[in-house]
Amino acid sequence: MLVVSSNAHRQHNSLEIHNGVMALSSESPSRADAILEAVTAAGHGVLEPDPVDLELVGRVHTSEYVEFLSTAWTRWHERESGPAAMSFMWPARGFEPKRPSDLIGQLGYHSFAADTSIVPGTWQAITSSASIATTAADHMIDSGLTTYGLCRPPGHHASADQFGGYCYLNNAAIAAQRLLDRGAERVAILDVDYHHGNGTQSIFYERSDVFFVSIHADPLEEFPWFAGHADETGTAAGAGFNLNLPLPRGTDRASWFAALDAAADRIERADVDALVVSLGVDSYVDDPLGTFQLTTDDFGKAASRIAGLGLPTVVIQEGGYNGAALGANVGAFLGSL
Ligand code: OKP
Ligand code: ZN
Repeated sequence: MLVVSSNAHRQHNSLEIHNGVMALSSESPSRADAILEAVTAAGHGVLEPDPVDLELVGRVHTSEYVEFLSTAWTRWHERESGPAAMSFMWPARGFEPKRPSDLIGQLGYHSFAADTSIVPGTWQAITSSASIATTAADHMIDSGLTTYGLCRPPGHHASADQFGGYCYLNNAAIAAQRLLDRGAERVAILDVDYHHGNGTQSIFYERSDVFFVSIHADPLEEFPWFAGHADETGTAAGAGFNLNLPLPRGTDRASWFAALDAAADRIERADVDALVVSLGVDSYVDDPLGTFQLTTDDFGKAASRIAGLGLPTVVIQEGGYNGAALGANVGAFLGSL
């Protein structure tokens, strides 16, 4: 299988508040390095991405958000002294927030979590990550072959105008939009990351051309806390085109695969032309951020079930934080797809 990958991600080495102190992010450059090493060793071909099309990015994100991301580090560096730009305040309940004019207020307006900060190479890395997603989508259309985008940073928590959960530009949403722009009438996004893809859900919540399906830890018990419940099914034209399958912390393999069967069943009946998989391997039994019990072999089994859908498929990398197992887990998935 072809792997789209770039070294540009290394410029993004960000910080997060962890246990009350600033620390290096769990979402580290070594993650993508470990995956690349494993897929190369497995004999998959590697392709560099074409530059990102900002017009396409602008079909998923607001123009003020993209403009903000492209200038935030420079604006921060001109005036502040800290090593990472991040917010310490978010809008409280009760009022629709106005977008502040100052950088500090805009950081709060355009983000939702203190696990995500902007550092000098963030813009270069996130546009590279989005370019990997679009190049993977294009390659899949042009070749007819399943294609894997080794995206880093991940994207599924990023909404049209907010970053958080280590995500800035929503790579899976951008890939799906690309498939639609190139002729697909409806696309399914299957998100198997341990965490709910709140950003992807919100981007397509009112649309019927993207069917979003997510298997994840129950947000009553887990990040991103405020989205991912089973009763979130879409609104307006999107009613019925959002399916959340939340599972309790500690979910075992049998229950996870039952959810995958339910997801696959609904995708089969949704009349879609293509599939984007948001592949987070933090559902692994030994993931430091997850509590599910999937083994390395299970990622291969999941891939076989997904391949059984028979849909043209683009796989986009999301989370997965066990550095020693990351390559094997992604490798098992791609090897069975
Ligand atoms: C991103 B993706 C605190 C951790 C807070 C939450 C996890 C973000 C997961 N140290 N970050 O869905 O894998
Ligand atoms: Zn995750």
